[in-house]
Amino acid sequence: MSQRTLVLLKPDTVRRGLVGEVLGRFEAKGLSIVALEFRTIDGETADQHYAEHVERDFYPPLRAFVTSGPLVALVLEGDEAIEVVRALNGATDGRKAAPGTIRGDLSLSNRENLVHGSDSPESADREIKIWFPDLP
Ligand code: RTP
Ligand code: MG
Repeated sequence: MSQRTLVLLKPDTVRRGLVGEVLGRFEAKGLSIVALEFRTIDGETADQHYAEHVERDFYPPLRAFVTSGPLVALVLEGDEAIEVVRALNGATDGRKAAPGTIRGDLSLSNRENLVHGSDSPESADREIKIWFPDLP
């Protein structure tokens, strides 16, 4: 079933010059870009996006990280896009993520792990509305 998912190429991806590499993996897989924006977010937007995590111990440094510089937000579309993107991204902790995944190949951090992908259809709907409120 065709789905849409919200993806972030977090500030470490931009700083490390990996936007092309990471975006290329999604495109090569066959997913379509239906929206894309390069922007720097404020803390309030980070709080909205990470609403499920704002009370967690790891949230303050995560908030500082995601607001630390420009990122790329995009909506990808394709068959089972939500699960496919999370499989391409790999496990949260780059040190443990499997080789072949974006995090497994390119990240050595549990926080600076390059990418975000929505974790369910409900999350995808919620997140797409936050980042691209005008997307039809
Ligand atoms: P994401 O939401 O970014 O796709 O990542 P995820 O589902 O694999 O991981 P999640 O549990 O939702 O965590 C969101 C982001 O918070 C940072 N994090 N830091 N213990 C820690 O220091 C810690 N745990 C998570 C990561 O940047 C993670 O992607
Ligand atoms: Mg998550």
